[in-house]
Amino acid sequence: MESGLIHIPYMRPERTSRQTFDWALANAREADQAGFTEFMVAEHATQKWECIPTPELVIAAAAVQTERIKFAPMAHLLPQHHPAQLAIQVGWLSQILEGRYFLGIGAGAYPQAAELHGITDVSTNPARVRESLEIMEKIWKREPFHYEGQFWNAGYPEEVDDGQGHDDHKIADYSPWGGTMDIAVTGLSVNSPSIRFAGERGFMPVSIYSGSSILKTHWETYEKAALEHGHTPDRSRYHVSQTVFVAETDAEAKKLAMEGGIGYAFERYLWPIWERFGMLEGYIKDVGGDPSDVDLEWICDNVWVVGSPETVIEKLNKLYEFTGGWGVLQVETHDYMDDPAPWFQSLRLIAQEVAPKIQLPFS
Ligand code: FMN
Repeated sequence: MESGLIHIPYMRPERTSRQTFDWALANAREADQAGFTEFMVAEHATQKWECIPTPELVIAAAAVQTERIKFAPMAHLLPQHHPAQLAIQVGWLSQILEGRYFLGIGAGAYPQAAELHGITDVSTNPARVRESLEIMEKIWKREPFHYEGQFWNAGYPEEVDDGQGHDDHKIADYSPWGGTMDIAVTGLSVNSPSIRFAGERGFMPVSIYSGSSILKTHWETYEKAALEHGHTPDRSRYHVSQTVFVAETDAEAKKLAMEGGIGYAFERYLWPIWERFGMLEGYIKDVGGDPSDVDLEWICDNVWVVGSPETVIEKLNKLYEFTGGWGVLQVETHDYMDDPAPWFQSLRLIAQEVAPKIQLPFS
């Protein structure tokens, strides 16, 4: 299994923008040195706890402070951008990163962010994602077109050489580095339209782990759509994000998770959101529990993957057996800014002690 980070970043509301930015860069440097292969940065225009509105700024700064790790926005919310502007920005950033970039796309989770961008009917989001990507791909081809769509108009100008030997007609090339863009798509709901779209196009699927049966439906949806459209579904490209914390002993890991940034964010922010989105139901079903069982310790034992390296290997292997597994574990970052040492130690243990010992059952 490969290991990546997804930086959402679940900052305490009192953090300044500068603190948030610096914590993102510190995580990218640590992840790079620890051996993580990917660093994804979320995009949220309105959420106080998820306070990075422009992941590309973090990615550009972190890229020059790291050596190997790949970066992706996860996700650029296609309904909330003009596709021409995004195509150019993403293409240019991929060129700057010279192979250490891929594009994560999503529909957008929060209605406030949609409202900010003038979208009043979020049921149009899947159609907006498809139209946006169609325009972006046309722009990356660098051939003249004019497109009038349901949501946006765009085009690509013609490069007309006046034959005078000047260079003033030349159009800058902001197409993706290496000629193609590797694309990943987020998926959340049970019959995820996003995961189906990923399968249709042969893109990488990225799920948030919210119970084994939901994850199974994601893979089944992906596999079916991929096969129907002539793509080979490959579990090693499947990314799943989870809250993971590792320390030398189980007791230490549990204390640091519950009393540290993870517990703080779940108690004040994530637990209510997860309840609203029905994301705890899958976990409750998995252990045959009851909604009244749920408290922070229950969440620590059943939702997060917490413990010594041996315990976390055992827990992940069990989830792999149950679900068929995935190729990249995307560890969700949390705010351990006031005392980063245990968090960074956890990252090292995940990348160096845990990840190499998890194998895909069918690989
Ligand atoms: N929504 C956001 O508004 N911003 C994000 O940065 C973001 N990142 C996501 C990352 C992952 C791994 C997943 C699974 C979802 C993310 N989402 C984010 C939610 C998506 O925008 C979208 O609501 C979701 O993928 C819709 O899934 P569905 O088609 O399964 O209903």
